[in-house]
Amino acid sequence: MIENEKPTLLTRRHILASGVAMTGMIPFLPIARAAAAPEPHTAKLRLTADTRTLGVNGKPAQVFGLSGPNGKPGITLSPGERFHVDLVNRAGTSTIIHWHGQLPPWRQDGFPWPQTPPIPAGDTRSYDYTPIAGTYWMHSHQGMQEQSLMTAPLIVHSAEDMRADQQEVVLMLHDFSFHTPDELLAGLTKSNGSQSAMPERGTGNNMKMGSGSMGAMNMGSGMAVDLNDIDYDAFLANDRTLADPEVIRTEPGGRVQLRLINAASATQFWVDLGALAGTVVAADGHPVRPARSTRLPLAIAQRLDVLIDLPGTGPYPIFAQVEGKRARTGIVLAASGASVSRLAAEAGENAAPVDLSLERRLETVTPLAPRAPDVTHRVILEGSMAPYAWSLNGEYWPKVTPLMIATGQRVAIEMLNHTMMPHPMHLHGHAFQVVAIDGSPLAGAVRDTVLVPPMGSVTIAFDADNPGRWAFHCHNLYHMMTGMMTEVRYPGII
Ligand SMILES: [Cu+2]
Repeated sequence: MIENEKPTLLTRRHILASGVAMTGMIPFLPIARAAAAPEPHTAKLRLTADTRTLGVNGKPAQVFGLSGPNGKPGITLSPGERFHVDLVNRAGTSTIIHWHGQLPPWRQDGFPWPQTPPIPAGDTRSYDYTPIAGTYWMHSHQGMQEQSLMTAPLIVHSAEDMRADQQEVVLMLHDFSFHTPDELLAGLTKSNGSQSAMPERGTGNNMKMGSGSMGAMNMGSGMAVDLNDIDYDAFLANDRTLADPEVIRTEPGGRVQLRLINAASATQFWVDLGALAGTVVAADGHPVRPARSTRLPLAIAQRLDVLIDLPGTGPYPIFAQVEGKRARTGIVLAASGASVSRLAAEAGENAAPVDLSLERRLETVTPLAPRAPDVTHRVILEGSMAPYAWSLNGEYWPKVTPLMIATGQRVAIEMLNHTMMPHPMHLHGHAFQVVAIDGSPLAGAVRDTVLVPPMGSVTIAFDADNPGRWAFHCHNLYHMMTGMMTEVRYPGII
């Protein structure tokens, strides 16, 4: 037994430090932690794309879902385990699932290329590749199924994760509407080109769905930024709203590893740790040097790993507030027995636009080797709210000119945003380093999705090492659907 500790307060940290075997100690541990123990899979895993009924704002909604072998959302892999998965399509319609941020061979990337068409309803497709550790996610790349929650976490544990004495908490964010995605898109595009006078850039919030939208936000310099194309009915944290948030039981004084995933289709959040101080240790699954923060900007499709040392029993709400709005969602961390009172669904004031304040501070622990780019592609982000259409270099998917790269090249992509909307840009099949913001060099994070703010520029660099056809697009679903996507392509792919 450990000195100065009552048996009932024995924590796993103390147990590990003392070298006492864990066997029989499980009752002291929160359920979530016990469930996080490594479970090596020897067989192929089964992932099922399905439909389900979700209660939102007291009403039932028919949505998609992706459930893993244990029936829970998504897949969690043990250290060293392959991504060896049978994807079973029970969704009643064709689908294809993208393993966002993972680096598989291109035919396993889950993008509907002619060579890799969607999986028909009722069929199964197999995947087998070496995953990279960290916080990833999966989502449909078919139509707008992502908006109907065809998304799930994809967590790949490292050996270090297994050694660390911390409780893993996954927080996945969504935006939700009772309208169908087709209705939402039609609402944005219906007056396409029909207006006699085109609104100037930045004032095009006249086509927002519903009422009361805070779509345009004045930045104080006379520059009005467009945010939140769609007025959603709810924002979800692990499928729930603040009316009935998930309460995760934590250990008093314990350490939490918060895995934040912005799986929303068109919403960016500020994650507010409230009274807690967090330390960001990974961006999009890739380790960064520790960066302390309590308010974390999370662009669409991005992830952050945040370590939090809980000062006591809580409750500690973790809020995610929509940029430009008061609306928020969240979860609660609380020790067993700590009472959790009702949380207000809105913050006191509108959140600022998500920005690059954290991005500028992030520094990878695995930088690219110093080397000048062999090829630099410049990509202009263009478009407007009215007509509602978005493009890259003036081209609208699928009528695009591929950005050609070749194996062995150091590639740089310079993204210049000529619009008043932020664009979270995602490259498939490669992890890139953020190497410049607004022209200023940076030894930034290695990641797979980076925000390019209105009128701003971001340069990314990577080594071309994964031959194939790769999508490169804005991860705002409605921007992508109206054209904001291109292809990064290696020669000789058939
Ligand atoms: Cu965009």
